[in-house]
Amino acid sequence: MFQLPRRDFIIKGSAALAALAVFQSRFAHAFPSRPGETVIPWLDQPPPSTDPCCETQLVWEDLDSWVTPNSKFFSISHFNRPVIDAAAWKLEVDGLVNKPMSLSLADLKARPRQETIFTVECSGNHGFPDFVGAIGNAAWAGTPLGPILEEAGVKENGIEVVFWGVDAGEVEIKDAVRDVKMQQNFARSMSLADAMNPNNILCYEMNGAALPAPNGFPLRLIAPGWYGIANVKWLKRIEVRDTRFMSKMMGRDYVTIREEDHNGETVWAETSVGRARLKSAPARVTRKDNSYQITGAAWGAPIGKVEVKINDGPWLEAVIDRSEEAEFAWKIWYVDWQNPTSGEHTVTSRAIDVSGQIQPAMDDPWITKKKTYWESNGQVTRRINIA
Ligand SMILES: Nc1nc2c(c(=O)[nH]1)N[C@H]1C(S)=C(S)[C@@H](COP(=O)(O)O)O[C@H]1N2
Ligand SMILES: [Mo]
Repeated sequence: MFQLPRRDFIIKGSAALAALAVFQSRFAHAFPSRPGETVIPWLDQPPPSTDPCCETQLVWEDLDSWVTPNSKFFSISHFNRPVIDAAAWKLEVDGLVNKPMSLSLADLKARPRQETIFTVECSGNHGFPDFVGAIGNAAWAGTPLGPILEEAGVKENGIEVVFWGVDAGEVEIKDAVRDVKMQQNFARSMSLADAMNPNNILCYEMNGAALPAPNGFPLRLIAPGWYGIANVKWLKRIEVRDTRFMSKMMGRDYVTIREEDHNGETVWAETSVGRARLKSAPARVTRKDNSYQITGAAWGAPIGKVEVKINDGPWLEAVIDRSEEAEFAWKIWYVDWQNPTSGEHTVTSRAIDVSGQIQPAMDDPWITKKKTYWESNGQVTRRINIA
């Protein structure tokens, strides 16, 4: 019998298809909802985005399944949205390798299969008032990246692995010392050590279906535990280099600027967005007869507990739904809201990781001294009216 996974799991061979059928029907609807409950809409729900960069954002109050269906999964594109003919497409593996490779989709599918359930969040999520739904949880399947790099044989001086997308666009860089326009591909890199992490997969399947075009068909990197930007879609080339790599998506955009204190002196740290950060958000408030419940999600680090605050009240511990769990997937939590008075209220959540770190409040220096919108993992507060 197929064992429901408690963590990331690996299925090999033809059992995979049957397992996925079980997987989809069961996991899509796993969620702590109560029959007959109604959702009370938030007062601060932003209107749907009309920007073609950012499609199908999550409407938090609609969240009703642990796994986000493909049709409801957000997608982000910085350049064009390529439509790729898989029959003509190949993945090149080259640069500082002993044996460059050229792999068709069939070649990749013939390799060992690995699956991971991973919540992808855009690091810009909650960085703007109208950008709060760039997150989703899916079951991704593909083949591990590490063995491909091993097979290609990274040369002694290879330290950086660059993931090149098919998408491209014109980029202008203008400042005191640079004035250049160039056609730039979407590209992101990782150190060789990070790229070799056994969790990374070259992914061709999402929730049991072929990877949808908006999410990177025919192939994307899935790097569990990293912010969305690292998960390069529409992959065409993996290149090993001998220097750090500074594309727009590594060194100009997706750079966090923080004011830090060093022995009483202010220093300005600029870091490239990388691994995900501890975070949570309230998803929705439901009512059944006179019983109110708040449901939400927590992700970005191993979650120890989640707490919820109504208005300026005490932190209440939420119950984490243990019916479905995976190491890199969000945890769904809920808490009863006893006898709310009628009128307007705020609902705030905070996640606490297994080492005791607390998701920062919005007035925590960690957030207030951050001068860019990336990595906005401060506590999320929503407004609601109780009749
Ligand atoms: N090739 C390519 N990969 C990309 C992007 C892109 O524009 N082009 N956007 C990135 C960003 S910013 C995010 S948040 C994630 C989102 O993944 P999704 O579109 O499948 O939700 O994809 C990443 N991978
Ligand atoms: Mo993103």
